[in-house]
Amino acid sequence: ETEKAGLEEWNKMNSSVRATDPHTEANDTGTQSDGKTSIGIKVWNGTKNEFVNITATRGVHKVLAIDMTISPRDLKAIGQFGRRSVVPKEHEKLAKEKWSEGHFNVYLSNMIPLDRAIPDSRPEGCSNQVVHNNLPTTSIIMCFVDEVWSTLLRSVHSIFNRSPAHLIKEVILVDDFSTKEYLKENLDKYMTQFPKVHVIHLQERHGLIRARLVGATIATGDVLTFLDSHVECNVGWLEPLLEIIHSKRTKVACPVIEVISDEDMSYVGVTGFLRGVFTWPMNFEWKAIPDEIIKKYNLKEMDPIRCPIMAGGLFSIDKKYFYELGTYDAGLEVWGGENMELSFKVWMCGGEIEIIPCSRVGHIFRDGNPYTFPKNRIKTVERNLARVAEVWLDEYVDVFYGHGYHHLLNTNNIEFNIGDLRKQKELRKKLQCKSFKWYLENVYPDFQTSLVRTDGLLFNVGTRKCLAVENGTFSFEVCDIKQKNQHFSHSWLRLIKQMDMCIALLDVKQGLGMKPCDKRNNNLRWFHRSFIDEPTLKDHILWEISQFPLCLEGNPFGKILIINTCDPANTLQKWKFTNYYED
Ligand code: LR7
Ligand code: MN
Repeated sequence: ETEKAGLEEWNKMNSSVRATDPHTEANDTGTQSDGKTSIGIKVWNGTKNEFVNITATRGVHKVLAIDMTISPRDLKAIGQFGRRSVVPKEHEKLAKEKWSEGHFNVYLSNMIPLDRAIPDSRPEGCSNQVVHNNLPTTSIIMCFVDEVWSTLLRSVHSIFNRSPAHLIKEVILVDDFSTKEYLKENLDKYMTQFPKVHVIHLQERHGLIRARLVGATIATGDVLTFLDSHVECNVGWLEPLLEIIHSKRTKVACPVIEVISDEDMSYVGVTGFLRGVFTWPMNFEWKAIPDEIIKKYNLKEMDPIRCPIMAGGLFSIDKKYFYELGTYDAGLEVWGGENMELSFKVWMCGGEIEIIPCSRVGHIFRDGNPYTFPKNRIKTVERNLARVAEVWLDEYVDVFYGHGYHHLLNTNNIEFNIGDLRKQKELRKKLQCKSFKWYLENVYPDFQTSLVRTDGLLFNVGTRKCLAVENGTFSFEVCDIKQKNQHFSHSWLRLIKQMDMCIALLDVKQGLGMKPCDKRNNNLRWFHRSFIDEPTLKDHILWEISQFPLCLEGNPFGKILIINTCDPANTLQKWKFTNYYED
């Protein structure tokens, strides 16, 4: 009964809101002593499944968005309120078949209303926050390839249902050369009900990076807001993003990305102080802010979170600023790495990236791509990452290659061509961007990373002495950290270095010597510790290139260094550096 009464009341209110812009038509309920006007809005409380009255203040500020779906038409519909749904027994087979269409439960997505309500998962206080009257407008850009019909439409409906109309300049859908028929004329026809939607069909496959750039080119709003094509924007998601950019145009604002379950399509909120980071070799990860930082700065759930790396798909950026930064590297193909590129660029060239907890958007995390990669998937992504690494990582580029990508350095690797990077490097100079070291120290200080795997003295267990080299000649000496000629490091590219010279197997006759270091030369690479699968050879140094394990051996009464068949019992083959830095 109460549900019904609430619904009727809502419908009355909703009809006036739907037709007009909440910006100009709000229900003022009186002026307060501070001169601000308060507005009563009814908001559906998703967690308790009841309607609650909240009051927002309106003075020089504008109230947060009114949710058009707070009282959905069909309360009992499948998946309504973000509830989990179950595939009926008799349709399990069909649902299984449909999975591969989108790599999530497409069957259920097709059953769920396109304008379903979802729980308002914002932290307490967000609904009372006010934003400026004169927020910038935004163009929302959503590129897609072979997206599931119902999911794509639900994404678009959620934008219009939960954003103040006056803030949306347009929604640009960029079809990245989809193969599915329904994404052609049908989509255009469907979208005619939204005068603000523009659908653009690319005539060849460009990948998400260039597809987004096409959208940016035709966008006329002040701010660009990028979204994936399988999202549901939550209540009041847009205003806090625009508010941040309004406060500082060099800030890039990201919503909290919540989870639309790929299995049962339920809307699952996330909690905690998570931000995006990278780990080697440039993998994206979520990482909690260390507890001591939360305490030290007394961080509240509502506070924006500095984000070293954005997830990539969902963010707002001032349009002019995006162009000042040179947009994306348009040489990036299909998928991957562009979030690293933009994140490094923003932070190192004077901007900031923040996650805004009052802004929340659900995203379907999928176990595979519903589209094909024009070339090999792995090669495409590693090529993108290498482009980003070469331009932005400075001396840390070797740390990247050293984490499983040194095959990219092989000059015979004709298939792998990362392309021309001159423009990107020029841009970095022109923008006078800071160093990668600065980025690590200032933006991601809780990341422990070292330029080398090990360094210090190179101690030989059998001789109980340290290796030294003078004018290319080896000797064993009493260990002495003050002697520079006893210093060696083992780099991430597995070179054993002293200054610019590296330990090398010259040839079988001559044995070992020092050669100028060359990171492209595979013959200079040595296994030590973590690269060795065989635990009995843990402290050995193995020549990486040989087919069968060959070990570096101390030979104090002869050539000093030789290469020999590996023998776990031979202590002349055991070596220890002073310092080991782990990844
Ligand atoms: O060739 C393509 N052309 C496209 O238009 C490939 C993809 N796309 C579209 C696609 O339809 C989708 O709308 O681009 C969008 C992103 O592709 P997804 O959904 O397959 O990517 P993802 O969600 O697995 O990956 C994340 O990382 C990508 C790296 O390039 C992009 O930055 C995605 O936008 C990004 N998604 C998010 O940040 C959402 C949260 C995921 C996390 C963490
Ligand atoms: Mn996605």
